[in-house]
Amino acid sequence: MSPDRDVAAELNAEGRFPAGFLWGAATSAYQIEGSPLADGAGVSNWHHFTHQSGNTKDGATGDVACDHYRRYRDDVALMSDLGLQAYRFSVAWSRVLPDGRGSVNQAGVDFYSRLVDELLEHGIQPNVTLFHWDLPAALDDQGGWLHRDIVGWFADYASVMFRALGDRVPLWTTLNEPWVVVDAGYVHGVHAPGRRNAAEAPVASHHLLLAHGAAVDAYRSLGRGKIGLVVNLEPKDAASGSADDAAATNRADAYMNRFYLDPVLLGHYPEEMAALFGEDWPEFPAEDLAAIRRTIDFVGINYYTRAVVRRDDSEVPDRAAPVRQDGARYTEMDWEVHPESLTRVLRWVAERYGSPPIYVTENGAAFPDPPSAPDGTVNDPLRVDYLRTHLEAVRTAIRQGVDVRGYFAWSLLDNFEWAAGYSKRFGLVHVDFETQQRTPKASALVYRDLIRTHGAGLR
Ligand code: IFM
Repeated sequence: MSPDRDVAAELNAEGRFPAGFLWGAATSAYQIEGSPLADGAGVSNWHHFTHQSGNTKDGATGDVACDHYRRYRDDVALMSDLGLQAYRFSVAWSRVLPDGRGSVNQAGVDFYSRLVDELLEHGIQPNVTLFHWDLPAALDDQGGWLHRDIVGWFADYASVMFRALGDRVPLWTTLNEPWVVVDAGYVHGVHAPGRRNAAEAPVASHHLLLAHGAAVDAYRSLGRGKIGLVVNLEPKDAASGSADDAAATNRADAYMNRFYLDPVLLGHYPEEMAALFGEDWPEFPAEDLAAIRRTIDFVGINYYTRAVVRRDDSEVPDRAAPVRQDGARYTEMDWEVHPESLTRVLRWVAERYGSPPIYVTENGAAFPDPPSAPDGTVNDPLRVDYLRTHLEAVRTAIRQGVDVRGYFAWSLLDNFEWAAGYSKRFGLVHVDFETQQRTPKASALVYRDLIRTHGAGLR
């Protein structure tokens, strides 16, 4: 791994993180902005989805969320107080192109332009994601990710953003977690657009990947920073030594971990795909695979947990189900806390894909935080522990030669957690959704100190 770099030598004497390691936090548009239809914005598929009953816990919507659209200046000041060096956010496609294509809504572009300026004035590096799940409803009505023309629609939208912000934004991401878009949105119907048809997964995935490639092409002629793809990865472990569970583990790994990275970085889909989808897996043309395999500048990894799995034929499409581990700690999402697997997944990406530069673009946990104490503090020891142990896991990977360039905590703020509404709090900063008051939790203060000291005090 990284044979051309002596990373160990870059760690300073106290074994802290390499110089230049970027410390940030992440959010996404629909989860925090609110005001989804303000200033000429179009309707997104998530707006549509949350306004249909039964799709989210307690009927929650992103209508107000963290009201960040109106409070972004205060939020940037908060980031600055916490010492963040970088901020990862996403653009709502429907603010910029209300119909998804065609005429540009300048007011929408201007919002992101003002946000970028505000960040830069505070010395915070903007890291922009073009697609973090909210698709213009007008495009969904035409088939969304099932319509091949979305490849061009996405590249056109990306080009609008590259032209508008490319001079000031050094880091770009095409797509956030395409696996979730497809598995939750097209296979299980628990996210927008709420479809439940596993046969659509190969088509939607392929178009997402082609759209990614087309946006990278556009960036090469319009941009001068770095562009990559963000995937969510989860190491899979077999629940038993049986051949059935081993096969299920391999299927789950192919479906979640290799489905997107293999075509982008190796130029082919995992061989397991044909067996997973049977006759629904088309023969994709070689030209498409060439268009997907574009050089990217980094891989973004969102890591939350590992999964121990067993064979379960009722699960689609990988016929693998998670098995709860006795004695392990779980977050409110029912995700096992397993920092060792972060080191493992970082090493795996380096070994399998030829040591690309990596950013940990999301990592964090929802826990049942106590209410603020009378002195206004929010004590979240479980999140503090999660943060510290996962940063230690990142540092271990760096020591082992993995080229990890930065870490973005998920999330800056408690926010709208999709189908779970406001019931899961991932923030370093507590948000009172009645008053919109922000209160940095103990974890935010710990993170601030870790940033300031470049990781001193980790074990
Ligand atoms: O909130 C989400 C985010 O939008 C994408 N990655 C996982 C987070 C926690 O579920």
